[in-house]
Amino acid sequence: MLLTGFAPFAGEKVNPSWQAVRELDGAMIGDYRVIAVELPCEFDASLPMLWKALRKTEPHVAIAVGLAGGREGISLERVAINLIDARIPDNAGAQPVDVQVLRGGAAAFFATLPVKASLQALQAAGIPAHISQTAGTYVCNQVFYALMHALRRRRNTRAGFVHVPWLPKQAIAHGQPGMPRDQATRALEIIVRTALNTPRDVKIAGGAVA
Ligand code: PCA
Repeated sequence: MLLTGFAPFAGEKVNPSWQAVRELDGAMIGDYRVIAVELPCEFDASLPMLWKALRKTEPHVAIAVGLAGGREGISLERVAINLIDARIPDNAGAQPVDVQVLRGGAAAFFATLPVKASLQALQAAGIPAHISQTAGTYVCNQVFYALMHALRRRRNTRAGFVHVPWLPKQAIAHGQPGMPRDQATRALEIIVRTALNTPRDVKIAGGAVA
């Protein structure tokens, strides 16, 4: 299975998403070995690297992970949209505004992870989490959209996107919520296990923030 994280961006020294993901590189979850890949926080370079990783691993479960500074807890992203509207330049200095991720692609894709069952499992483990209906319009949403597009005909692959909050030190510096690295890693493991063990998502109301 494939897990991706992102390189640091916006002047930060580390990106909590890669810190959390890389801990699982090589680990067995169920019958599957985790391959962890760090994607650049660049609109142009991130997609070829994602596509290469998908070709190489042909994953059963594929989860891209990114930082959502300011959010509290784990965000289980539900919707990827075919829109880029970069608030700040990426690490290569590019700042595309109001363009499509993939020209002519569907307006949006839904994650195929069981997000509600994952929410329940995270809550049972005492990890703060919520369902999110927007992964933003920056590099994370681009990668999420391209991931779901690439796998759109692969019914047997569960895929989606998870945003993690700041690490505790960064959280203090920004005056915003944080989460310890090991808790974020544990959350990812729980989400992967839930994807492997849940053929149909549960229907429970609520649990969402925008
Ligand atoms: N977060 C940014 C891009 C990379 C990352 O970790 C985002 O939410 O788009």
